[in-house]
Amino acid sequence: MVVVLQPVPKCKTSSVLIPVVDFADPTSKTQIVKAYEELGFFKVVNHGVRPDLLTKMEEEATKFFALSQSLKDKAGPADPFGYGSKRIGLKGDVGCVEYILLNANNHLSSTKSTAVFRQIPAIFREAVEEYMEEMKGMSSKVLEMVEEALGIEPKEKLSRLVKVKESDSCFRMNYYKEKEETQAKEEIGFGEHTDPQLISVLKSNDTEGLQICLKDGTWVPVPPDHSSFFVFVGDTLQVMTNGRFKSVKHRVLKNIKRSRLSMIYFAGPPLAEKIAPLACLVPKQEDYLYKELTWSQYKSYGYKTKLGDYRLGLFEK
Ligand code: GA4
Repeated sequence: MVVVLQPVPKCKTSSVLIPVVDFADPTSKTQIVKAYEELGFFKVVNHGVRPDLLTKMEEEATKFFALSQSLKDKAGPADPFGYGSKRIGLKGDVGCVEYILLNANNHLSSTKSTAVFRQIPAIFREAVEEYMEEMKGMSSKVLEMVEEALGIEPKEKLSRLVKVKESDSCFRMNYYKEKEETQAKEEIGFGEHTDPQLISVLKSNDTEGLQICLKDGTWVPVPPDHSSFFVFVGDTLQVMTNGRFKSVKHRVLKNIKRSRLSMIYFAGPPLAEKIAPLACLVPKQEDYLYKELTWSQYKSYGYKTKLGDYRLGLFEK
């Protein structure tokens, strides 16, 4: 199969060109493939998510993070799900961030059982549920476009993994409170890492802080864009494309005058799903870069690692 790559429209930042994909453009699927091969992420415009839902999510999340510490703590601690402050994961990582982490796996209905869901007002709960459905739709749309562009056969479908009710996705709202004068100049909000899942869909307010790491190791800022989404390749998609797409290392620095609010949907496969390179993307047996593991095995291993650790080694042959 021959894939014809179209030129990717890009917007200029200080030192890197961020690929921009317009969902209304019929060539968007080839643009996504090119962006994922070059950088591991892209920005989406014309995404079709209702602006009033985005506004409601932002307003309600801002109200939540403005509550007193004792009220917020009632929705925590994050274990890993729930309200968390500073501590990230289970292995001692810290960042200048507060967050809400929710399991989006409806099948286990664990979202509704977290303390957060009991603590937040109904209007916020309903918005979160609707937003997670939208993000599930956007993730499967991106993966469908990848399937079409790469000629992935129906039995190997990627998008199925995030569409099914068992898909193990999660949703995070991060709040980086504006800097106080006494703080050091540049602080880590959320330390460098790659996301373990298939893809991650990020939306932020207009505050800077997000950076991505290029293949040569340089960190470059991603200019915030309040009206767009950013879609990252995660480790699982790197494995399934046999390394053709690379999961992008990113971090958030808190060297800012304004608070940053971001919302990220991590689209993951079902826990029992076997993750390995897709046969149609690997010409010869000896070309397989990764062995097979279930998502559950990779996820459990992830919780034994530090945020910045290189986790993909577990898959390497
Ligand atoms: C990184 C991506 C997502 O935010 C996340 C994170 C998870 C957590 O905060 O509980 C992890 C991290 C993330 C990877 C390694 C482990 C687990 C913190 C950590 C140190 C929710 C996820 O799925 O993996």
